[in-house]
Amino acid sequence: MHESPKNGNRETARLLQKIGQAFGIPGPFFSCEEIKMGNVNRTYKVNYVVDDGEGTAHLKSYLAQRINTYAFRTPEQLMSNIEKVTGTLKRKAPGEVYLDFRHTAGGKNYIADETGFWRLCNFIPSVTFNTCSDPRVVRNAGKAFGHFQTMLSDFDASSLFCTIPDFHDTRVRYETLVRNLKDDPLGRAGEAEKEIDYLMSVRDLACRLTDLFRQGKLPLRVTHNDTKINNVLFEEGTFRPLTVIDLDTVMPGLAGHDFGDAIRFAANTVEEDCPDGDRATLDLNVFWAFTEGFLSETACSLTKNEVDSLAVSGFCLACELAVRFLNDYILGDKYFKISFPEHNLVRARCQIALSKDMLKKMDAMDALVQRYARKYADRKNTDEN
Ligand code: GN1
Ligand code: MG
Repeated sequence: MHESPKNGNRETARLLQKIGQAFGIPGPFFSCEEIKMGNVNRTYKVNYVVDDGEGTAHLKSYLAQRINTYAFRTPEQLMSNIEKVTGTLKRKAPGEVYLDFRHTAGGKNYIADETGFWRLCNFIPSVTFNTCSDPRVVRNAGKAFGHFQTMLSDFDASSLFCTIPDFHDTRVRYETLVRNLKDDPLGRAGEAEKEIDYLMSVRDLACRLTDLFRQGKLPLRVTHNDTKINNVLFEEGTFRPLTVIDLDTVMPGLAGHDFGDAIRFAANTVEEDCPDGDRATLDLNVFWAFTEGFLSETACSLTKNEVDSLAVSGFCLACELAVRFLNDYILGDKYFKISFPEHNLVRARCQIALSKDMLKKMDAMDALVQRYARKYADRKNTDEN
């Protein structure tokens, strides 16, 4: 969709123009287009005409996003987290590419009005991948998320608000599902009987990360918590990682949350909402490449228990997300954007098939994790947990 005052959705264009004005963007508005990115927020690329001072006009783009306030109940706090995190990244590595959120005349990095909760940042020319089996790219994605965690290793986690309570608490996610199944407000539970039975049968293993944390065996770190490979921007041509985006869920979390979420997305042989989701399996080559990239950045600071939790973390996160998709299906698709009525059920099935294949490949995954943890642990200086 390409929206400009001339062609297309005038109302959206007018709205985005107003948002741009409030953020003090210079130059005349030219056009806008929705970017199909993410399952929660709405994202638009907005283009402005800029005079280069020598008589030539060119386009300058920004990203405007409307935050889904059903998912994020305290968006002001979320924007406060983002300000702190991007500020730290910028201070620590001023030469790197980073997200730069604009402020209004009143000094806020958001606008909240009757049209929604908006923010606006720089548009970074780059390429992204929804699926990718090229080991160079996948290794770089692993490096990018590992680097992000390392950069924030001394960040004061207590200064961050919790943007979604119990986000990766798999036990709580399961408890919510059990409650919702009892209510079954739309009578949809019957459709998902097989899926529910499977998820219940693997509940303890799916909750392994959560349980290890509750038993005090895994340390809290500042983590990204939404590590889909399409949240890494790569430089065109070289595929060098430029930066990690989508910082809405940066909160205290576990190393396995970031590792596992990335694996269940990147190493899936089919897309997350493949209608034929039973075909989903784990690509061990992708797993291998991501693992090497991630551990090359983090092995020196991970504890032994954390390393040992990585192989199972993909399984935990796949099951957790299946539970979340099912929850949303049962409640009437209020959280994740859907394109057809059974979209969330289809997504859940796909995560379930993937998790089954992960069970078969658990030993191979762990062997790769241990190999690269050893290879990159030279600079290890933390206590063994
Ligand atoms: C959501 O919107 P997006 O695609 O960045 C979700 C993730 C899920 C993902 C599944 C805040 O992320 O947790 O893993 O969908 N983000 C939130 O595609 O719930
Ligand atoms: Mg996200």
